[in-house]
Amino acid sequence: MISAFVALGANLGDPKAQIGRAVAALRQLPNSRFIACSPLYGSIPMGPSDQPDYVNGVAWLETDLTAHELLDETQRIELEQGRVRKAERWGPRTLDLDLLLYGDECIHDERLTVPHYGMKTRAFVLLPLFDLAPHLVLPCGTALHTLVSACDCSELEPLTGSFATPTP
Ligand code: A4P
Ligand code: MG
Repeated sequence: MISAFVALGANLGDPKAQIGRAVAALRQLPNSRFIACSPLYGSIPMGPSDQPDYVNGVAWLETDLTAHELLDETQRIELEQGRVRKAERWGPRTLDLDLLLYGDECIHDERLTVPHYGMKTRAFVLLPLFDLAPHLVLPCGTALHTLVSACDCSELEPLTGSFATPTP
């Protein structure tokens, strides 16, 4: 099985509930084992500021799906939860599931770039990923903790009552 990390983001409707439903759906993925969801964080929007704050977290899975099959599944979950793709870059969304890491693989084709292109600089990705896997080293050889140290995480607000639930 390959270890994969999926970024969770939402800022429309009831973001925390949508993230919860996304996690429930990720737990049901075929040929996969759900390992854990990070604590959730409130974060101010990157991009246009006239949109609500986000709720962000990261889910950790082990899977026998290929990276592209996993993307099919995460896009299906987004659509099932009412995601409408709009033209505006970085605009608001009910649910965004981004594949951050798929083992040590580097993938770059028309559908998929892994590691995710923004993950090295986004506090709302790095901090929950660090919560799950503090010793992680990226495929490029960079240790996650060095990216976290270099990143301003001061505007992330840990959400109380969020589920940090390693499952047996
Ligand atoms: N795609 C390529 N690589 C990947 C990958 N690793 N994971 C392709 C997922 N998809 C990937 O995605 C557009 C296309 O990217 C897909 O069809 C897929 O084939 P999308 O989900 O439709 O578009 P998007 O997410 O709106 O675009 P983009 O540029 O990926 O947005 P980001 O970078 O995800 O930013 N502020 C806060 N605080 N928290 C957030 O979570 N998120 C965004 C979205 C903006 N501001 C935010 C947050
Ligand atoms: Mg996305």
